[in-house]
Amino acid sequence: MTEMPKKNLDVVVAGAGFAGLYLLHKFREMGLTPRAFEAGDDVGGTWYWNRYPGARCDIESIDYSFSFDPELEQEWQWTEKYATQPEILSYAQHVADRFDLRKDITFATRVEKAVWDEDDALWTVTTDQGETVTARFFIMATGCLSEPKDIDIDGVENFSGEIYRTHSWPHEGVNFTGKTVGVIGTGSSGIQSIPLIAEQAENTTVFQRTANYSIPAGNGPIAPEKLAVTEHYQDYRAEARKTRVGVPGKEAMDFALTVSEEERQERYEELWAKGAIPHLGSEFADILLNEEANETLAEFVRSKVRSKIEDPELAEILTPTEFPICTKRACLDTNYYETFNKSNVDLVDIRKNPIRTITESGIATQDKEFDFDAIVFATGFDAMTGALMAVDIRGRDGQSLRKKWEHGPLNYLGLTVEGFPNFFMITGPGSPSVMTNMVLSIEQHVEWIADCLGYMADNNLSVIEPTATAENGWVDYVTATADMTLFPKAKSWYMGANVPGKPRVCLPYLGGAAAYRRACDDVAADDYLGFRFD
Ligand code: N01
Repeated sequence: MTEMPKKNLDVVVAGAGFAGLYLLHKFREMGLTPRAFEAGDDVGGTWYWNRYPGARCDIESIDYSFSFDPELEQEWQWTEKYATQPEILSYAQHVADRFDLRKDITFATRVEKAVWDEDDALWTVTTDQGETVTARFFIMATGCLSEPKDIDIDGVENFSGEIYRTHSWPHEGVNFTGKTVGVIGTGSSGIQSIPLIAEQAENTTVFQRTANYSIPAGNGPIAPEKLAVTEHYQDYRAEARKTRVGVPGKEAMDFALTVSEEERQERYEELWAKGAIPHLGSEFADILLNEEANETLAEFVRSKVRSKIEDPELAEILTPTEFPICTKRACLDTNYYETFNKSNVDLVDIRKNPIRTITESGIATQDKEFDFDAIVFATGFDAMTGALMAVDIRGRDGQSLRKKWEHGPLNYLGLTVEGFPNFFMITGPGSPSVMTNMVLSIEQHVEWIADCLGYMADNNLSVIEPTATAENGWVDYVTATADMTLFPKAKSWYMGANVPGKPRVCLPYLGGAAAYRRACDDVAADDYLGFRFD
């Protein structure tokens, strides 16, 4: 049974996904008293909420797991190359049970407000259940893709049928048998769920605004050579930490534009056959830097897309052209394009024929009305900053994080914010997070924070806060790094461009996990350069 929260804690953690779980474990090991508040009824975060049909990770299961405990590594057996949502959720539950973490988590409870008290050097944290606790440290471990984007289409309240959203799918599942279904959104969530919805439904109509690049997952049992890495898992993890994406693999130093056309095509064919998203943009060093180089890969994927779709008109609509490949998250699919060859699946190009409104019986576009039993919204998230700004966080002198971030998320190392003492973010904006294997990046952040708290204890320091100079320098560096790439060319959630009114800044740090780890380690080794302590 969950114990009642203690009033005075060392650390309050918001969120009990992978980040929250490891934080609790780590702090307990250090002899601290942590408590997590979790909005869901159980652990798992992203993998607790996103239960839509076909939900899977796009990082291979062998890589998408904790490395901090060799016994945990060995006892857990993944069943497929890319794990399903239920399997990843079971893994998170296993971790919670194995380390007895649930007793420090208050479920079905959202953190609503956190206020820094200057005199006592404590955070006062209030939840939506009316509980108030105090703690020396406050950590947001609320995930990068957890706050849904508001539905920005008129008339939703008028629809008399069923409405589903991929990020908060009913736990009991949905049976679409015999139903006509409309799906809005063709990002990863749409692309994963559409084939399975279409398998069940009588008729499925997909509303596409921007065609996306998707490559086939080639899912199945884990390849024996990949399974074999678990025999030397720790060395394999050490390799992962040296890479940009947090997954071992080739990091090309040669350029798409300097190898022969034949070699280029061969290497793209290999990539396509492997179905490996993390390495798609790094097959050549110039793919994410040079438009012409990028176009070679984009055109390769386009030709594959066209070859999968029987109707040439449909193929043209589904073929992505609007942004450089990999500057929006590329998708990984199972039979996505093939689904549009079915006679009971339709595609509406809402770029040409925009949605006017949701009606009582369905969706009205500019020139047609569609009737549906159910509408599925796969319309994405207020990524990276949404969950952080959903909580009313008040730092020194009552200043609000929402106000401070009005024009973009100022931060130092993607971990801390000037004016907000003893406050940390896990995989926050300004850190590599979503550009990498998230579990690896979560571990790096948790371990860095734990070391920092250890340093403070050893040196009798009670308060840490970054300087404004360090914060400005880091933000400039993150922006300059992004500006060297093609990423600003896409209207992506990486750039904050998917949410109306959101500042246009590159949210993740694009220099890669290894360079970022070195920067964080250097800061720590230099007695936490860029921070001041009280
Ligand atoms: O969200 P998205 P997602 N009218 O923002 C459309 C991770 N993830 O939930 O592109 C009409 O990518 C929007 O159109 P457009 C992964 O990192 C991972 O799918 O803005 N359409 C787009 O097509 C991923 O990138 C996995 O023109 C509207 C779609 O909705 C991230 O989560 C699985 C609209 C939103 O796509 C987000 O993915 C799932 C409107 N008003 C998610 N508003 C895996 O591990 C939005 N759209 C594989």
